[in-house]
Amino acid sequence: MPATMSDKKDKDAGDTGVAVATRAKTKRPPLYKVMLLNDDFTPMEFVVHVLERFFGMSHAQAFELMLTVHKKGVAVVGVFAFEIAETKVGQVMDFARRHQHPLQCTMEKE
Ligand code: TYC
Repeated sequence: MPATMSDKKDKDAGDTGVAVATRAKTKRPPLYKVMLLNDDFTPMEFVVHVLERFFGMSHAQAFELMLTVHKKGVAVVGVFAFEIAETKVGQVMDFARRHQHPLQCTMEKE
């Protein structure tokens, strides 16, 4: 009797046991914390604007997080895949530089 794909018995025979034994170890991509650092010169309202503009925060959320950075020196503003984190850091650093503020934004593997 010829084996075909429509032969249920043969299909089962081909799969049984194999899926479990060879299940791929799907590693999630590493995540990166994007952090904002305090300084004595960048205006509070500028930091609030940065958090609204590049991190999608409401004014209230942004103000609260800005105050956290102001008081503690640093805070995580978001956690992203590498390329997204890199883009956010670049956007913030470029925006701060263009406005001649010393605001620093960094990223670190979680
Ligand atoms: N410390 C700044 C000030 O008093 C405000 C500030 C907050 C600066 C957060 C940077 O990431 C920062 N004007």
